[in-house]
Amino acid sequence: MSSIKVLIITASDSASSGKSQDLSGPEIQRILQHHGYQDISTIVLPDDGAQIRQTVQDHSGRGAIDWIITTGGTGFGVKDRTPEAISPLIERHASGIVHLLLSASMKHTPFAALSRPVAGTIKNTLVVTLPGSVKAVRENMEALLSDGVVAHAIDLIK
Ligand code: MTE
Ligand code: CU1
Repeated sequence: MSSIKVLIITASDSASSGKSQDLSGPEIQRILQHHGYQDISTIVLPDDGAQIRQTVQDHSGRGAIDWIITTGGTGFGVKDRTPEAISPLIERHASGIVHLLLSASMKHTPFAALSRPVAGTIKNTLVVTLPGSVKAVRENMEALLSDGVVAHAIDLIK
């Protein structure tokens, strides 16, 4: 895991303006570190589709970030724009990962149906979008990491 580069993007108007503290980005970081990931960077953006898209584009590709994880902006609120921002960049959609996230999440709450995750690859980068709450982040990261699903995915695209 030490050679895998991860970027965590928090999409939140309130966290980016300083009105609230970003708790979900640091929670993802903590979980990753617990699983042996060491090369982790973080960025907090507003719920702004153009900025999210540009940031993902800037960090994807060979030699760039191996795994981009976003948190927030996947829900039904009119300002939730993360999937729309990222979807056009995805070259190969990973509907299996979306299925994994939703099926694991639905065991915790039917409201998981209101998250609209996208996942896939942009060149050699895996991109996965998670919901915004700390609880949802924990449940989704558990699904991605517990059986080595993402580690195997990154092996295949590196
Ligand atoms: N997924 C899991 N695993 N656990 C949760 O508690 N909450 C849901 C959903 N997905 C939830 C979840 C709820 S209530 C909503 S409104 C959306 O995620 C919010 O997604 P967002 O924060 O990305 O907008
Ligand atoms: Cu909700």
